[in-house]
Amino acid sequence: MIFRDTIAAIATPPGVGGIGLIRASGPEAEGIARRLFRPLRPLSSFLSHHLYHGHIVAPETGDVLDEVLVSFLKAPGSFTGEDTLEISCHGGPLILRTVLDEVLRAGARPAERGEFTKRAFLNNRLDLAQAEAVLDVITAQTHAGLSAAVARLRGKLSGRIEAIRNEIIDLLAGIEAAIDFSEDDGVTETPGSDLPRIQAVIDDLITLAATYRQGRIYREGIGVVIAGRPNVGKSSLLNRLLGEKRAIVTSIPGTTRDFIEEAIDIGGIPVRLTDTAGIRPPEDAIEREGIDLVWERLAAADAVLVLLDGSAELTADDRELLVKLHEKPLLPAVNKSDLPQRLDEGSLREILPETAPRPLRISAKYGDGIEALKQAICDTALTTPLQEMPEALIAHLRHKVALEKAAEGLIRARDGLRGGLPPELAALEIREALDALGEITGRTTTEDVLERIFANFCIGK
Ligand SMILES: Nc1nc2c(ncn2[C@@H]2O[C@H](COP(=O)(O)OP(=O)(O)OP(=O)(O)O)[C@@H](O)[C@H]2O)c(=O)[nH]1
Ligand SMILES: [Mg+2]
Repeated sequence: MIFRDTIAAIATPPGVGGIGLIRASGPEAEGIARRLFRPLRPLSSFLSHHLYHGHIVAPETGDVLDEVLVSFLKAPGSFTGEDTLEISCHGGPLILRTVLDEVLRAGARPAERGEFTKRAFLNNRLDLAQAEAVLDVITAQTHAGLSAAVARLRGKLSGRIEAIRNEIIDLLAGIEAAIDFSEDDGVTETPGSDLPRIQAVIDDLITLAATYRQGRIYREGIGVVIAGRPNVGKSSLLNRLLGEKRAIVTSIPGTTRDFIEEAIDIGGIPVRLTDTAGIRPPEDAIEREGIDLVWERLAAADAVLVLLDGSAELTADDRELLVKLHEKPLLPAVNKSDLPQRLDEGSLREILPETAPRPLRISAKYGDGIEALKQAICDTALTTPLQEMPEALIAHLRHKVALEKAAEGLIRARDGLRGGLPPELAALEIREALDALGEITGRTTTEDVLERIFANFCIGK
């Protein structure tokens, strides 16, 4: 696709930095460079993929705006697939804004969010799943999330989708050939031999769709709320897991009033940990507000780490809290393992839901059992250990929906063929499955889907 306009934006984040990058893409890129750039050494023409040292000069006044390095990337050998100009300025907000204004005056218009990547997609430099992976790489919060995103950017997911598409195209060709044959012959023959192949593709689609839970967790992380009655050691545990003194710890019950949220990396998963006010009948209005907030946070939590005090017997407040949390994925932990133990584990197990893992003994104060607790948080979030993660991991709901739609189309075709549905009708279902898969890589995508995807990007990417 050839765009007539040239887009430009600051590609580096706002604020002060060593270097700030301005990027322009489109047919005017070279013209803009000629108008604004004064090389230190005479230059007859810009060679593609070379770096030039010089100044940006305002053409109207002749004022030198900044000393820069400039590179020009000739189409199609750039990220967008278009002629691209990159100007490395000094990294101050004012200088970048001033140079960008000159670039715009010299023939570009401001780029929209994600527009460089959108052009890369429309110019077939990337497919849509890869374009989405660009954002996943930028926003990755842990190494594991990053490596899954990089794999998608390198086309691991797209390759898998294309392989499945090719298999479906093959199946479709077989069925359509059978239709032609039956028309010539006057008999309707069901291509029964294709059924196991259709089933294999359905299985493949379902397996891939099932990676969504894991993929999403690596991309977005999970929210874990630490809850329990006052003084059991919730804030001590938050501090211990963070490795710093973030929350106030005292021996006075009711110390934490507001909730405290911090993100940490546990085994590659971005975990948002929330320390909350101890739950009990509130003693004043502030505590009441704090406890109301806890219930809000608990409702939204992916998992609840229920903390109990091992040096005391289970109290009515402990029991009430556990009963109220029955529906939530629970991770019970018994704190203060360094003190003489009074909590009876048998009675605790009786009130825990059957699905809850065995309570872990920890000491938030001294660190005992913390590694096992971290492992348990990972286990609650993941069903597959990190080492066994498949290379193609889907992380977007859009992909999951498309895979399921494709599987449903094939299931209808399979059942139809089994039940004597005319092959031409089965072929229609299979075509729908193909279209659904095409939505993932962007072979069949509408403008509003594109708009929604690229609206999540930043300007300059
Ligand atoms: N011996 C021992 N004391 C602990 C342990 N964890 C916490 N404590 C002590 O228990 C008291 C309460 O700890 P906090 O972390 O403030 O408890 P909390 O659950 O946040 O309490 P609230 O904010 O009041 O709900 C403090 O005196 C801590 O030093 C532990 O593992 N062993
Ligand atoms: Mg506290």
